[in-house]
Amino acid sequence: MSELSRGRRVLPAAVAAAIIVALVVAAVLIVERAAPAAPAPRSDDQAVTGAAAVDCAENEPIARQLAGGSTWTMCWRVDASRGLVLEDVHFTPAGARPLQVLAELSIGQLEVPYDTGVRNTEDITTQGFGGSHMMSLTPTECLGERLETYVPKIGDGSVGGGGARRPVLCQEERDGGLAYRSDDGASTEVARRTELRLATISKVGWYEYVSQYTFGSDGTIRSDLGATGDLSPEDYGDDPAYGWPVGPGDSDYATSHSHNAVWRVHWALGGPGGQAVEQYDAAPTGEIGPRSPLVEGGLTRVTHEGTARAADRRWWRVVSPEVLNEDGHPISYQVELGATTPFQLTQDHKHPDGGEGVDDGYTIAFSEADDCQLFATSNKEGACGAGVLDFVRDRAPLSDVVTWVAVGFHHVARDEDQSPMEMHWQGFTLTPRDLTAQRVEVPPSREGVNGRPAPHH
Ligand SMILES: [Cu+2]
Repeated sequence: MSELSRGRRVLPAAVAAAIIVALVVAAVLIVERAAPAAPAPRSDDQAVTGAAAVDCAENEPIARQLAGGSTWTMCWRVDASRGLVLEDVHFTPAGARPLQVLAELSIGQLEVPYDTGVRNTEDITTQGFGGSHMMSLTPTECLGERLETYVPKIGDGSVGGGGARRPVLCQEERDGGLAYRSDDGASTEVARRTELRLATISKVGWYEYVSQYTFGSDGTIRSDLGATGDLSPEDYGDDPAYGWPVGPGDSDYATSHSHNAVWRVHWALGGPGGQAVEQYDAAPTGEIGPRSPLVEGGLTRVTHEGTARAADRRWWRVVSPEVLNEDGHPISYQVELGATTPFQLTQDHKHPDGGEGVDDGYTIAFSEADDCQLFATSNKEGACGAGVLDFVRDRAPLSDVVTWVAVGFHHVARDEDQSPMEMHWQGFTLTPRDLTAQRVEVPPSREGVNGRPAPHH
């Protein structure tokens, strides 16, 4: 099983030299591994080995070793505005050292503009996902353990009483479907994936939102926002251009609207301040080879704050250039958007920015971390900017990276949305890229496969 080796990379001029140097440095440092992790925190009655030691301010750490031997460790708390906030997220691949991935993960805004133009809500900064909006869970909402924390009724609890310790976080280890199956002629390897899932429910008006984070045994992190509850009774009209008839015949046009979600992902990969951002693009050259079209791809370093839009075959990664895996490749996580309806936040419409490297309608934005820059729009601390476009305006160099990930869902109601409305989901995935030299939890028969496999049979 591969372990992560930390190397101070010498920056060479030529790419070939870089690879050679990196490989040598990685090889040398394998003998110089860090001391074993401090005693692991306990989760339930299960002792966790190899877990990172995290020190949580508010609640006991979450530390869960999944069936294949890999462990996720983190802190959690409920913020009045953002609801569930995860902090100090560490992943320990089976048999390897703990590795910090994220400093913090939460939603950064949820805007719901109605297509008629007469209504818009900013659910995170106006109402909030925490406080009295955060629902207590019953066994129907949560098949796993229901974890309690103190939830103030108003704000952070500094004004007024009425808060209570309530079961608001669902922690569940679950089956994630088929992880892999491979018959190489000599053996058949097959396994299922296991996942740690954390979720809370917040009721804002007629809608009820599930904030859900899923941590896979393969090192992936999935962020999802689910919406249920009911269509808002105030938002019906009679113009087919703005809605869909959900009553009998030609009646009761439920107004179409968007659920514009932006997550704030503060990275800690390779340690605080050790990150860089890269964008990958690939495009057909127009040339056709003997069997197939030529497609050229490569990485571009995103050195400064800014915004970017989705495009065909495009993805981004947050990389820690100085921390190498056993293959000598810098460790990174890829941001995968999946299905999304592109949007421009309403506040960004009203105060367009323009400027080099800043696009009002972004699918991802990169900013240098600042604890007062918490909300994608209507950021409460006016002094450090009103929202993402403000945060990135000065184009500061990136090293302590926050990614703002925008995933939209345009909701055209259907008869089946009443009542209650079936859950609909939007989200994104953070996928490890070269965190380890081979897959996490490699089966023994495949331990020798690293690079082009030797032909057999
Ligand atoms: Cu909706």
